[in-house]
Amino acid sequence: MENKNSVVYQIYVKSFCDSNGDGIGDLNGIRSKLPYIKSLGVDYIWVTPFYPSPMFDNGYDVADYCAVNPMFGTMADCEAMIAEADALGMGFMFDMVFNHTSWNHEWFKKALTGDPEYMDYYIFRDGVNGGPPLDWTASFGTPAWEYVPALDKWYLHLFDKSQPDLNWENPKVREALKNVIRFWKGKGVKGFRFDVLNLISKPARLEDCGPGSGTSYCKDGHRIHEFIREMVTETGIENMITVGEMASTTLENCVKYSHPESRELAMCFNFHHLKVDYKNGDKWALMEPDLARLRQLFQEWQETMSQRGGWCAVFWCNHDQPRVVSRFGDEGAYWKQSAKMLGTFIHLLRGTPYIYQGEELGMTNAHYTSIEQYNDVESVNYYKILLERGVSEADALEVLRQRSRDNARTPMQWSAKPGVGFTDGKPWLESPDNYQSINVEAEEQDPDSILNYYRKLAKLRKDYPVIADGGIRFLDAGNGKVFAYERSLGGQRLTVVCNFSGDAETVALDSDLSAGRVLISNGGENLLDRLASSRLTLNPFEAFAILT
Ligand code: TEU
Ligand code: CA
Repeated sequence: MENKNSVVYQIYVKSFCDSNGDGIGDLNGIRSKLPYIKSLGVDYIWVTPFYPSPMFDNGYDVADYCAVNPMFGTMADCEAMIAEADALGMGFMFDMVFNHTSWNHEWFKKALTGDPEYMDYYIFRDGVNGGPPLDWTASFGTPAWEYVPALDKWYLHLFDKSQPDLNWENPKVREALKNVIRFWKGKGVKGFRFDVLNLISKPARLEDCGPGSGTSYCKDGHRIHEFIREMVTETGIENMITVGEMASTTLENCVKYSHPESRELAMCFNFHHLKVDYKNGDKWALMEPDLARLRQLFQEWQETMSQRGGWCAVFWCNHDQPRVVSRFGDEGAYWKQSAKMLGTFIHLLRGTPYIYQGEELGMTNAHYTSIEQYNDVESVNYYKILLERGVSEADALEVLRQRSRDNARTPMQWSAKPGVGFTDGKPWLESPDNYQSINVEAEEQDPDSILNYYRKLAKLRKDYPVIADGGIRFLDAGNGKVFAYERSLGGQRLTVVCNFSGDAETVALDSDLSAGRVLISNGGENLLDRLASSRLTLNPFEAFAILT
C-alpha cells in the first residue's frame, strides 16, 4: 500500500443514509453524504456489501458478486458514487465475501440440482451414522452442516445455513473470485476488505477433525497464505489498500499476512482486544472489561508488528461490534470525554485507523427493551439459545443490550428530526432516544464536539509523520488503568497518555514532557504545568498527546 498515513471510514450501507424514503440506506444516500465524509479528512471509504442478497445476514450472503441489490440502487448509482468520491480525492474499498455465497447464488442453485461441477464449488460430504459428517457448531450458534435430502449429502456453512462455504481447493472457484476483483477494479474501486478471509483454506482431511466450533478448525488453514498471495498477485491489487478480516487469528500469521514481502495484504483486522469483556471467552457471558489484558494485547500486537514489519488496521468499532463509548467509555457524565479519549488512543497508534459510521459522533448502543426490536440473525439465535440454557428473558435481553451487532446498525444520526435525518420514511431499525443530542447537525455547531475532535485526530496523521511512520513503545505509567505509549521517528517523540478509568488516576511518567508541545488533549487545563511534577493526576478519561 503506497502510504501509511491513510484513514478509513466504514459505512454500513443499510443504516447510513436513505435517499428514497423506504427506510433503508442506499447508494444515492451515500453519494449525498460524500462531502461530509470528505470533511472528516479520511482517504478511503469501506462500504459493506450492497450486492443482490436475500439479506438473511444483511448482505453478507451474496447471490451475485458483480451486481447491485435493487434495494440499494442500480449499477449506474454505484458508478456515480465511485466517480464522485474519486472527484473528492477519496477511494472506495468494496467488501468481498469470499468464504461463502448465499444459497440464492446461481452456483449453489446448480449444486442443489446435483450438478457435480457446481457441487465442487462448495463443501458437500456424506453423513455419518445418519447425522452430519462432523459435530461442528457455526458462528451463529446453529450446527455447521446442513442436510440436503435430494442429494443425501450435507454442506458446510460456518455461518448461517443460507451461507454455504465455498471450496477454495477448486481452481474454478478461485478464478471466478479473481474475476470479481477484476470487475470492481475496472469500475474504479481503489481497495478491498475481505470478509473472514482466514477461514477459506479448510483442513486437508476434514474427516480427521473433532467436534466443536467449525471456525476453530478452519482459521489460518494450511494453504491460506498461498491462496491470498495468488488472489492478490493475479489481480494486480498488491499496491492497493487491502484489509483481511481475520477471525481468531494469531500475531504470527498477521505479521505474515501484512508484511510487504509476503505480497498478501496491506493490513489485517484482528479481534483479540474486543474479547476482553467476554467471560471465559464467551461473547454471550458478560463481564467487566479486563483493562490489564486490553493494554497487554495492544502492547504485544503494536510492538511486535512494529519490530517485525507487519501492519495493523486499528479500530474499536464496526458493524459487528457494540459501540465503543458504551463498551469501554461512559454514556453519562463523561460521555464526550471518554469518546475523545478512546479516539485519541486508536488514532495515534501505529497502523491504519478505521472510523465506523457514528463513532465520530459518540453514538451509543441501541438500548432495546424487547426482542422484537432486534434484527440481527446472530442476536436472535443467541437470544433463543440463552433462554434454552435457562437464562431469564430479562437477563437474555441484558446480554443482547450489551453484545448485539444491532447496537452498531442503528441508523446514522444526522439530525434531531424524526427519522434522525437518516430517512423520511420508517427506519428499518429503531434509534436510541439520544439522537436528539447526538447527531451531526448538533455537533457541527459545537467546536468542542466529538465530531470536531475526530477531525483533528485525522489531520494529525497527515501533519506529523511520526504518527504514520514512527516506531512504538508502550510506557509503564505505574497504573494499570492508564495506557501510555511513545511514538518515535528520528529525534522526535510523541507521548500519548489515555486514562481508561472514570476516576482520577495518578501516573508516573519517566520523561519530562513539560517542555513539549501539546498536539491534542481532551480538556485537562494547564496540562504542561501539571506535567512539571513527576507524578501527574489525570482527570477521569483524560487523554493527551505531547510532542518533544
Ligand atoms: O464477521 C465475522 C464474524 O465472526 C462476525 O460474526 C463477528 O466477528 C462476530 O459476530 C462477533 O461476535 C464477518 C462479517 O463482518 C459479519 O457481518 C458476517 O455476519 C460474517 O462475517 C459472515 O459473513
Ligand atoms: Ca432507500
